[in-house]
Amino acid sequence: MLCFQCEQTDRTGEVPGCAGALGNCGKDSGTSDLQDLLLYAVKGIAQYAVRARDLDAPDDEAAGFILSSVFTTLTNVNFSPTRFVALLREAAAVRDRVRARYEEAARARGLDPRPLSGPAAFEPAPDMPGLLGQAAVARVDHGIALVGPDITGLRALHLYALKGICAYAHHAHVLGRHSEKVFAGVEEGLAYLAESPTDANELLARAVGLGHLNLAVMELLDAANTGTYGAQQPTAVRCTPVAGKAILVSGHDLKDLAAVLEQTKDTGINVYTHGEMLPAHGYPLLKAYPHLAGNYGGAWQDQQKDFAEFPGPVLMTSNCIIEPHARYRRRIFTAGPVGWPGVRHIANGDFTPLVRAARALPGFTEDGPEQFITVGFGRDAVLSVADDVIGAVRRGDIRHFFLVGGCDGPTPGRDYYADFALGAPRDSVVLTLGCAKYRFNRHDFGEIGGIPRLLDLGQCNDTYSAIAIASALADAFGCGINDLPLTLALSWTEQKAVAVLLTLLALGVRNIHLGPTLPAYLTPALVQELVDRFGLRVVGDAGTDVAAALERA
Ligand code: FS2
Ligand code: SF4
Repeated sequence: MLCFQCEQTDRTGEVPGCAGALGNCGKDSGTSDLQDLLLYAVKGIAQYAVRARDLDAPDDEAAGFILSSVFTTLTNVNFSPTRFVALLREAAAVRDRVRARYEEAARARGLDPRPLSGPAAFEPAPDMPGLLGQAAVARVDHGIALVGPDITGLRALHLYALKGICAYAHHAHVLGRHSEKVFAGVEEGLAYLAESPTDANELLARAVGLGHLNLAVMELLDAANTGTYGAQQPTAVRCTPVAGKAILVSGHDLKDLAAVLEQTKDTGINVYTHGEMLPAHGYPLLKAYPHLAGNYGGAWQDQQKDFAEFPGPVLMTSNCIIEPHARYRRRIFTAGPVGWPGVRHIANGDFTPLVRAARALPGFTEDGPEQFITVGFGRDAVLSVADDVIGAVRRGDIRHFFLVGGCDGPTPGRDYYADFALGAPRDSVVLTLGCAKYRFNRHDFGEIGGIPRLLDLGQCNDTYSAIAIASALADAFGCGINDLPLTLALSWTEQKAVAVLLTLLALGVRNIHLGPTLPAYLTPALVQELVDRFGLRVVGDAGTDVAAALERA
């Protein structure tokens, strides 16, 4: 096992990365190896898929499989070795189907189909020891002795961006939105990695290209969410319980939440959101359910305490799951890409077992004190008051905008983001998205002329809103995004944040404060390259960074 894909990775050894028996997230070595092998197999599908698509014989079902199976390998998504073995077998079958399509399409055009090598020729071993034995070729540092750590790091950057892209594209796909451009981009990116590229400039250029692809994916996801559930509306969300039976839904998948709400209608069971599901309260078609009762707990790293204390079942719909404690192991369920050994998985959208568990558990015996968090400032809500915002900037009432968002996490240094948001001057507005906001979203930031000083744009999945708002402001002021009085402080944990970062870099956004540490797979030379080309900054002291941002403006 070697895994260095997330911010939690082990940095104590000479070579950074989680190695040995267990990663810092709780992923065991065998599962990590199976994940690597699945990615290898998926690259093999992509090798044929690119060629089939070139011959007008795309296999969109295979593309959907690529998205969902890559999603299972993100940090804190799936820890179940049996699921990975099943996915590996399915991947080989999907690859065979795509290969047959390619061969048929080639022959139909009088071409001689070429058999491919590398991942495209991978055949999973029949048993676990065999599979684990095959994993060496799929390791993230495979070939490092030949190509060196810079190329290895750039390949990793490419792979992790693709992971984030696949996760976001999967969320759009389950809501019925996909595009040929996105499918083709993902397949091309994976097929490119299958060739073990060694050109640093090309790898970096392609990584930035993936930022553009991710922008298309974020736009697709925005259209999927707002097209299905309506545009987010400013909404005060109760963050204390009400008496009654209760279900807690965590993760990012709005479709799963909608299904739970529909299946608990008129049952007297209340549904609560946890972690990244908080912004769901802003969507008209979701908040229309009167039993969407409120938000419970904090960000994902608080889940072991939150879930243990919650008096009902819990559903994890995407990242970030942590090893379930005995206190709630029998009442937690997973859905979609998520998995944990021994935890019940609901694969078909029928949440009857969850509802049954809620009926059998005590629920809340009394109401908590009334407390609220306001969410729902997606692009439509913010742009509907764009004239007020622009006027406030022109009058000097709003001096600066800070976007403080991304992932939360257990590693030290994340208080920076709370210090940064809370340290923003009173004549500035703080935009936020992702789960990092739990460090400051209960604080009363006040208003500037009726405009709330804290605007929650949504999940990390809602990054498109931030880009749309920044672009609209830039248009209104007749300048570029970098000329706006806007500073970004990004917190990252997992691979979706990598895709978002590359999108911002692809758009030319400079001077982003990134932390709490930089990715371990980026060598000092690669970091310097990003600093030189994009003005990327590692977070420092929050007060100093806020002051420097105001000075730069
Ligand atoms: Fe937070 Fe975890 Fe949103 Fe990340 S719930 S760190 O995967 O996606 O952000
Ligand atoms: Fe380590 Fe992160 Fe990989 Fe888990 S996902 S094994 S914490 S690098």
